[in-house]
Amino acid sequence: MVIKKVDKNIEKDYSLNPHQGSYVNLNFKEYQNGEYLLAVFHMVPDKSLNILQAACEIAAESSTGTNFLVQTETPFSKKMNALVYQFDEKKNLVWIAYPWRLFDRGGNVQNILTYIVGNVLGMKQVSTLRLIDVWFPSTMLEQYDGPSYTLDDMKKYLGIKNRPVLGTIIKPKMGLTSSEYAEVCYDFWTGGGDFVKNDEPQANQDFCPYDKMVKHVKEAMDKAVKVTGKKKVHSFNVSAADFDTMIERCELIRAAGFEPGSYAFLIDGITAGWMAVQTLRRKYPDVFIHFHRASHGAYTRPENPIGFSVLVLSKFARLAGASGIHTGTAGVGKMKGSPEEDITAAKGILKLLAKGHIFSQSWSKVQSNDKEMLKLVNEDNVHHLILEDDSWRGIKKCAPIISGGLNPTLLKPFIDVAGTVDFITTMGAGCHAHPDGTKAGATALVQSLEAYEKKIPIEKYAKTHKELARSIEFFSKGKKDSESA
Ligand code: CAP
Ligand code: MG
Repeated sequence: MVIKKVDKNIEKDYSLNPHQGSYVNLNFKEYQNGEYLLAVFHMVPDKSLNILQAACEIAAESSTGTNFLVQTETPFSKKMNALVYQFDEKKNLVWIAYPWRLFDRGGNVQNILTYIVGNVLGMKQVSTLRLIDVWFPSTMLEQYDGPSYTLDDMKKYLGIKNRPVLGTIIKPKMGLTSSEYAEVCYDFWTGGGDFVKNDEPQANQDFCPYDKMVKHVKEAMDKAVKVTGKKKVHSFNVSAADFDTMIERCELIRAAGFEPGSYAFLIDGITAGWMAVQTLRRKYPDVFIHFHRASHGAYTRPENPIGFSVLVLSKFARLAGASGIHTGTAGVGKMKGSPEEDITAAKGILKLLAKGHIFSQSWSKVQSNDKEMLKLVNEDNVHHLILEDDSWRGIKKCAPIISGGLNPTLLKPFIDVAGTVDFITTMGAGCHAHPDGTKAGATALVQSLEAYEKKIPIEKYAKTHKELARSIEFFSKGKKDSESA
């Protein structure tokens, strides 16, 4: 198949072999008819292929094909071929449409990822392949769970209105006994913090048995609620070797007497897997499902030639039903990330209508030809609320969880970059490295938020708030030391 493309009066021939030719249609007009998941890859072909040849090989391997045309294909199987429908050689971008009938019925996210970022990431025909954005048609959205218990529910439980949920991760990351762990929780909560999470490796270590950790956290929470008069939340890491053990941990937490809303289930969504994420979402629709993305860097670091964007990871987490996922600190904290990358991801999972790197994604389930209803839904975008009784309208919000090297001096800088306070922030060292300890660290975090809300520079606010003053002194010095090191 000869495909010619004229660019600045230069005609270029992208001749394809018959195998490649059945995975391309540059005149394809129906790609937004609701039958296709759309994907855009940043792709650099291996030297042996031109960009269109390589794109067709990727479309084949990520849908129905292999590296040769097979005798066994049928007229129907060809209808399931993914199609390259656009490409931009200068930008090394290729657009591929996937008939979503290909995917496992019943809302299985793991299956989609096995197709579109499965074997193709290992193919010799490309030297770069990064999935940078995806688009789900509303007809597809209604097949998937989306979040059930959301950040709105957590904020309602905590009695929080228009501000971030203030959280921490207990540090040291590992090594505390269960009672020591619970004491640090108590200190953070009585310092004014809302939310404590297990760190991503916390599980059933001999020095901190799971059942004892849960028991001591419950005691600490009860005491802290009594002392402060405020509701508190703890996010328990329920990742485990197998589903039975994961469920056992969930049931142990629920049997420990925590009131609904006071606990979340944290899952290491990449190392434990998407089946674990969706199992938790389906078994516990009344619990905040907290997706920790440890090891995502292997796919999402901006310098990786092979992988996918933070936006893609976050959009699939929302589709799978995570109530919240870590989306990065946009370069403000310790992890790699840019505003373009991390804030696009954060907004991409919060809003009902969100602009991605390439696509504008509507998370409404209302059919695209239902103009009246769509108008109503989109007009309501300003609230981006999908309330319980109208979840038929769309996929509920998924909360950005902002963490990684943050401290009270960085709260306002992050909010300024993000342009929203609709997130959970968790500061580990940012609280526990405070020279006067965790309680003061939590209070400093609360004071940095107060300063933000009162539009007072934290340096000025610190003059009458000693915990914040000590935090600024410590972390600003720390910053200078690390910069001069
Ligand atoms: C943060 C953290 C989180 C990272 C994960 C850590 O601790 O507990 O796991 O935020 O990164 O272990 O590093 P600190 P991300 O607050 O002490 O840095 O949120 O980017 O997925
Ligand atoms: Mg951690």
